[in-house]
Amino acid sequence: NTKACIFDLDGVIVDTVPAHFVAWKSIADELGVPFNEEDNEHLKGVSRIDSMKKILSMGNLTKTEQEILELTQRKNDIYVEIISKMTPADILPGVTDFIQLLKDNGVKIAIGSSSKNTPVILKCVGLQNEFEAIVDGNGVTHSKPDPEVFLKGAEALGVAPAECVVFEDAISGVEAAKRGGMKCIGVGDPAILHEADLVIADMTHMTLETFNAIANE
Ligand code: B16
Ligand code: MG
Repeated sequence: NTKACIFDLDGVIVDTVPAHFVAWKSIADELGVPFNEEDNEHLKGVSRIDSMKKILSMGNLTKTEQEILELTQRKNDIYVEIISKMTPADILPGVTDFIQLLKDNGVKIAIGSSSKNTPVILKCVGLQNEFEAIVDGNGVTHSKPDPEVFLKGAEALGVAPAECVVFEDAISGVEAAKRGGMKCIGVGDPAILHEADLVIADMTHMTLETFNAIANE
């Protein structure tokens, strides 16, 4: 029986996807690399440094490690400037109610995010004390699609991977959950997240019945 739920952060709990896009777009423009929302799909869930390397390879550009660090630092400065203005109003629809429903029914909850900004974001939206475990970009060596972040989340909650359901908005994140031996509910477009066990448009569509149906499949 499913005992735990691991939530991705960006794009599942909070609407930070546009802020990541704006920040990457500004760096890509500066480098002369064409970059649109579809390209951005492939950066979701991917670590900052790996995202930077993907943009460089899209433009067939070679940079030194030092230049790459400077570019990612500037991307992050633009991003943090935007997200530091977030408030509880930026929590995505249905999230707060669903988290409460899980808690009321004894399901353990954790965050599994690639973002090193996780602590800042959770504090801005007032969710810093809601999760039993938080595993983020500061605590993993391999970014999604590697399952490390979710396996560490399950371990921190004291449950087996097969007892976890992961909520993800990214192709890389769905792959990470499946590779980790977990169930995965995609949040977003079913055409993009087709590897998930179920895809919902947003968290307002989640009921305990739907959750249990996937969890106990
Ligand atoms: P940062 P998630 C991911 O967060 C984002 O989807 C991805 O766009 C970002 O590059 C990555 O975190 C690293 O974020 O630059 O803040 O460390 O979706 O796994 O919660
Ligand atoms: Mg995400």
